[in-house]
Amino acid sequence: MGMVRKLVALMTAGAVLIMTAGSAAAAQGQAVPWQLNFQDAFSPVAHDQHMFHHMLLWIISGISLFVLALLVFVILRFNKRTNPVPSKTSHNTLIEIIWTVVPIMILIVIMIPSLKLLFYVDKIEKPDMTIKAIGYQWYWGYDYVDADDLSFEAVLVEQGDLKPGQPRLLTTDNALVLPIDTNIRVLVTSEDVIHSWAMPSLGVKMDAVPGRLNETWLRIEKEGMYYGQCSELCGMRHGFMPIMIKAVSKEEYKKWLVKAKKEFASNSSKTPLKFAQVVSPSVE
Ligand SMILES: [Cu+2]
Repeated sequence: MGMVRKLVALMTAGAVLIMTAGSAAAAQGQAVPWQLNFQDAFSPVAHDQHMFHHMLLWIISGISLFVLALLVFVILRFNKRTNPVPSKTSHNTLIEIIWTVVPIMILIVIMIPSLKLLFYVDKIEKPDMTIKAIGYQWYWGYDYVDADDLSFEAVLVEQGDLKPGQPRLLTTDNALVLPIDTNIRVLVTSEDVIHSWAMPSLGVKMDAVPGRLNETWLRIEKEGMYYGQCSELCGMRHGFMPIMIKAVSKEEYKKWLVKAKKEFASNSSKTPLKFAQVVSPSVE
């Protein structure tokens, strides 16, 4: 009995450790060393994804423990020593109905929030603004569709050029500046191969497919920096096309728009960077 109690205590401690690790390692918008659990959520979709994940974790843990208990019971109760003469039973209608119906019910319980979340992520009815992320080998381009077609590219800052505080392999020369508390429709596409625009803390992972316009949305809850990466193997520098979002207040965003329109005015002709410009810096 003492051993069982010790085991339970150990498992509880483990579970508590795992559940608190995520929040203990709170760094906004990026992963931290030794992190367990997700990055903290900063958009409604990310919150719901976390809730759904936690719900699934309870269900699958319960199922695993139940199956483990059954196995242990069978091993102890029906081994050759304790049960020398095996029963010849081969059917039991009641139990067969139970083990068919119960899993169906569990799947339905999972399906309802799952589909709800899928439709929630799919689109926002009344977006306040739209941005378009375009994948290139190997950097991202951004169009501010309803801001006079403001557009620019965001290219990785190489390790040697990082300023203090800028995370390695996540920093780009131009940040995607977005306002907080705003429903932002995100359109994602690609100009060459399949990329994926992924922002873990905002709950977005959307494939960028050439010739297709995928849609999702986000609503950033807090000012600050958020980082993501291309999440579809897209070639040699797949690991070197990060996404860097700077979330600012609505007023600050308006000011930035005025400035950015001037700064990136020459971009309107839409000349993507030359291959050589992107490839040449050395890869560590
Ligand atoms: Cu890519």
